[in-house]
Amino acid sequence: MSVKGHEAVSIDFAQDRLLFGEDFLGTQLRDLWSNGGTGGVAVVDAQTGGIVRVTTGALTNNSHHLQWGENPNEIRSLHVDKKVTIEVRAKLNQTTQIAVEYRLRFDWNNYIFFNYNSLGGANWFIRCRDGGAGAGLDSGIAADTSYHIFRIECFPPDEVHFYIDGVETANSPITTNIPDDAGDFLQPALNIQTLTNLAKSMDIDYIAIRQEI
Ligand SMILES: [Ca+2]
Repeated sequence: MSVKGHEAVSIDFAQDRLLFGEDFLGTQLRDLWSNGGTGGVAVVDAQTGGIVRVTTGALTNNSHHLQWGENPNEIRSLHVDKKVTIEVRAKLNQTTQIAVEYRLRFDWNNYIFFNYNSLGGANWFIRCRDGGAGAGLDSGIAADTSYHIFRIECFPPDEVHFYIDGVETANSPITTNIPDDAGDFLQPALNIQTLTNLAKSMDIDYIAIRQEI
């Protein structure tokens, strides 16, 4: 993985940890990734650090996702019973009529995420959901169109911390409704949805993941 000055991954490497890093270099996604929905994904070459742009279709509620594996369940390899950290450096290209998620997901009832939905106010929200229970909480940080580093750290057995640009958000840590059932293996998944008849997009610079073993 290429690491340049402006995008240094703050996850350190050490023994007894699995480390995954994706910088989106080149002109296409690596095989590990899949994308789908109503829009498209473009990996932008000849740009410092490599960027993937995820774009929705141009009809209301069109969405597009980027995830490990071909389907929502294919690569679920992370579990909160050992420390899991995920970091995403990303930029929204619009903040109006848009919904975005940066998620560790088992399924739609069991996940951990940052999300921003322009219908729900100006701010990013944080959330842990287990067995369908667990509400979104206000991060206190407004969405904008600059790059930011979104970081989730899961400390077993029952704390999940959320950071934006290295600063812990409001309402962090979350200590309830953590998806910690024995079978709740989690998959990184990013999604963007347009809430109007216009295409919306986000740019992802890198995704870094650490799982202690
Ligand atoms: Ca990159």
